[in-house]
Amino acid sequence: MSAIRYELIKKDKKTGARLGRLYTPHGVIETPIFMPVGTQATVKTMSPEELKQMNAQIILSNTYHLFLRPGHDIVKEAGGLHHFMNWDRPILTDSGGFQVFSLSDLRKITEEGVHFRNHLSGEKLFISPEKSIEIQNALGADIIMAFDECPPYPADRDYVKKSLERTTRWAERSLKAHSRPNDQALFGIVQGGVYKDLREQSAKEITSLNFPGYAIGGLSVGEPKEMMFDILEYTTPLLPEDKPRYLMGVGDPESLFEGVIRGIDMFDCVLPTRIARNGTAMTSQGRLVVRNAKYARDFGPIDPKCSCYTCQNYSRAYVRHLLKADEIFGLRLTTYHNLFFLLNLMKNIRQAILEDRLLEYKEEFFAEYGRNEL
Ligand code: PRF
Ligand code: ZN
Repeated sequence: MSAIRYELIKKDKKTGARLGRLYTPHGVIETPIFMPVGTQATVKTMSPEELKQMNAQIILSNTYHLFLRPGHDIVKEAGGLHHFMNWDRPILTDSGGFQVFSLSDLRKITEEGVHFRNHLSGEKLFISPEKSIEIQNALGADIIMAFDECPPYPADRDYVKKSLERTTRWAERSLKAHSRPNDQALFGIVQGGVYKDLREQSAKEITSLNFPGYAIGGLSVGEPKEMMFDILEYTTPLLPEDKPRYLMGVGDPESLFEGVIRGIDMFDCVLPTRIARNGTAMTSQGRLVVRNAKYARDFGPIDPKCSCYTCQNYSRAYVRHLLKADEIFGLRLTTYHNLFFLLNLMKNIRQAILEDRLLEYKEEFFAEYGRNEL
């Protein structure tokens, strides 16, 4: 028995978009969905109550960070990640390979796994597929990820081929090491860089292992956006229709539309929370730099079309003041708004699929948002 079940509710007639439901041990997720990132067992500056209020259905956390601090043994002792952080809705944990490569020093990749230095203490550490799954089993998320390698862009074809073949062997080892298949769903990850034949090879190898869900990794790593969309268009149809599909680390509005249109069901990205903390809001009219001097006397809301807590109660001038004065509440208000904006965008996308007007909605959205904005 798999820990999750995907129900395909509706397929769009004009695009590859799908409307679905993902049943998990901690509740049902309406797809397509955006997952806020809570790297260190918290979505930066937000309480679980606030995340629920904005209708976050599932959040993502990271094996790499929680392994380094506080340690998966402590999280397990606390009763698992859900208990530890007081979040009773679904959680997905990423496997750590990607974070090792983006954050740690002196990493060395071998067939066995990845050697690296703790970016906090300098200590020498090692993560293998078995170790990643042991950590993720201890954390207890509803969805866990196979241990993979995400090659950089650009990378030559020979390297990407060797890398994806190792990722397949690591996927088999991840599956074997998984000790909680009945209450944690382990997803496989397709790699292959920007090479279509390698994406095909990876998709064939990974899907033959029969995971309950599949991710597309190795995109949004510096390649042009059109290239990402092209690879996505090629790769998604290689994945089984009766299982969820997750595009890792992607979440700007344009990519959300283009991903959904190509059949993606799940997304995650630090973008909304990260730009919020440097004073940028995503609005129906595009990005707005709240910190900008021109908003010093602007007593209207960040986004007049937004019904979030921030926009219902506070002005651009006030939020700008808080940010300029380094007040924590300013970070909380922009973070709340940005997450609400993206979650609401996904809700509108689901409604548009339901009503057979996804492409019309996309045109409407970008007529206002602007095409040059991210
Ligand atoms: N693999 C894993 N996590 C990821 C990625 C990947 O390729 C990406 C690439 N955009 C983001 N997060 N395991
Ligand atoms: Zn708002």
